[in-house]
Amino acid sequence: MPEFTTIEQMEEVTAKLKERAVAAGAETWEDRTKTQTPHCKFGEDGICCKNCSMGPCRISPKGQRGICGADAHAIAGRNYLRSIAAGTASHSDHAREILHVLHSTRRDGPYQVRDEAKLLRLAAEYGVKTEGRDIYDVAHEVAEVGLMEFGKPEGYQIFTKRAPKERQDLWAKEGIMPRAIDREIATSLHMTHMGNTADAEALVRQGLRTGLSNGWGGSMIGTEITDILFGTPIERKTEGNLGVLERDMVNVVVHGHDPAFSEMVVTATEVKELQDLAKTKGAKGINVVGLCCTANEVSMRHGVRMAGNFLQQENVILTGVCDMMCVDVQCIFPALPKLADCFHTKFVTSSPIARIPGAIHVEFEVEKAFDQAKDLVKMAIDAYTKRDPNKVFIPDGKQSAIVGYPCEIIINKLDGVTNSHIDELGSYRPAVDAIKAGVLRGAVGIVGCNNPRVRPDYSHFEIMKELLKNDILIVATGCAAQLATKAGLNNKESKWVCGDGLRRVCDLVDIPPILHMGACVDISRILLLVAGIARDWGVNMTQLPIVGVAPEWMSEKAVSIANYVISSGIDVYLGIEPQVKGSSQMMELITQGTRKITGAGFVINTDPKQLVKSIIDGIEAKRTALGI
Ligand code: SF4
Ligand code: MSK
Repeated sequence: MPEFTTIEQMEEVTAKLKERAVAAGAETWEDRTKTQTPHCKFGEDGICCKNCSMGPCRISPKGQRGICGADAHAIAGRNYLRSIAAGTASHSDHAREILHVLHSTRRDGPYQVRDEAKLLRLAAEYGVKTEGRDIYDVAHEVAEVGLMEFGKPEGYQIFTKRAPKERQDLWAKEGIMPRAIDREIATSLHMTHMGNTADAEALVRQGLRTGLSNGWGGSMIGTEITDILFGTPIERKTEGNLGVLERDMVNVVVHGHDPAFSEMVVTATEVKELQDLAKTKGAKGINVVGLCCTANEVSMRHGVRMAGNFLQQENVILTGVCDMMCVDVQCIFPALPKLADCFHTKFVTSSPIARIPGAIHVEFEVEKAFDQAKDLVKMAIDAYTKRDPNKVFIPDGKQSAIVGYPCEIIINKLDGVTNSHIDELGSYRPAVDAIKAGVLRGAVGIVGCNNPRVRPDYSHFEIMKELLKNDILIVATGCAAQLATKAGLNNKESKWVCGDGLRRVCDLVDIPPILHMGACVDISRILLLVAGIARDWGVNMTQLPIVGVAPEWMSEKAVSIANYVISSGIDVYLGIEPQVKGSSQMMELITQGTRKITGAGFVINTDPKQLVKSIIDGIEAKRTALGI
């Protein structure tokens, strides 16, 4: 039996690092959580509005309406839609940046096309001519078509055509087919401006459409273009948890989401001249590791090891061996520069989207990126010489993992078992057959962050173990996938935690029971996986015994993701309540109302044991409805 790293062991490490923080006079999220709790009830329930300067207004027994007359349902609905718009903007703007990088590619340039086959497939889908053309001309035109997806005046997201016909018809019928991404975001902000929509259902419907412009738009574009630029991931061995930091090496940590710059940083750490420079300073070499979704991106493409997930970002600096943390966008604590100041750590921001006081700002420029990255690595080497040995504490724990399971690899693995590769797209039939036969009961996508509202990572761990025991295959992205890595759940040995059926499938297909599919933007891969399974089964996406779970979500991106998953007909199980509780209408709409529109909705339970039971019950109910 493999030894998992338990939540208790992780907590012990965090407690030891916390002692280091106290000794260094540094504050961490634990301290700030104490000063922020109990949380403001109005904010928690979503019934505080500050959308105009007559307010802020809040709904209470004394005042059932804001000054303009907006009630709890209007206010909670508007706040909810604004979260979806912000989440959609974040994922999609990340995709837009990547498209600009694709537009800058050239054969002798800093960025090149790595997956030509994928580019040509996308060109065909986008209606871009390829015959007799230079691959870089094709890349530039593909980038231009992709960029138009953000602002085109007419028409819908091109990738919605990848969804089953039944979904496309439903989205058109329900008026939630997503138009240009920026348009959906702007419409959401416009609808929620003072004096506009006060009808909760209309706000929820726009939330579904805006979410769809992310899932079958921005996020999917981000994933495709990242694969074209940096290569479609393949199975790779890696390791995870704080033990990947090295005492005798220069440690460079990349953190955030957009891999454009971190790819250059990773490449720069491999330059012999810089490796030699590190050695002249007494280090054995340069060790690059990742945090959050940037870690997922570079891990799947280079095997870069993962230092941890969201709530581990401060712990990495507290080890006293983080010589440089280089961040791009999203999920970066503004607390980090101050914490870095308590150590020798250089903290570097690289994007105008995430400027943080106290950081060294080196703004990423495509043409200069490699030189910028090399300069940063030199700065990290210099910082290494300034480490304070008294502040060094690297926890031992790390686990091995296998990452890199985009749809292409999953299909190839299945094909290896049955030779069922029927067309260019491949087939999920072996997986369908295993589910029909009951060897697998179903599949669950576990995604999202960790969150101080609950015991961090505990829900992920408990839910994952219980699902595996019940023969339910897991695909994971984001910080959930990193918890699986830290805990030792996504390697091939961890099949011993599985039920007999899932263990047999893992053996036969030669996969771990948790398939790491990437960053949070890569939940678009999960959409395509579920759409592909529905196609090969000949049923609708809503009918499949497949659900999404976000046990510890925290970001606005998660609210957007949940809305495109629900719009795609897949139920979403949440362990953290959305901030709409102050409106009975909103609670009804997100748990039941959307079922009448898309066939799916939220199931919310803050108790992980009850949540996992409801997931299993939900999967079994879908099986019964299918007659299997
Ligand atoms: Fe108050 Fe209405 Fe202004 Fe919101 S929009 S702050 S509820 S007056
Ligand atoms: S990084 S959005 S904390 S998954 Fe994608 Fe993790 Fe959530 Fe950020």
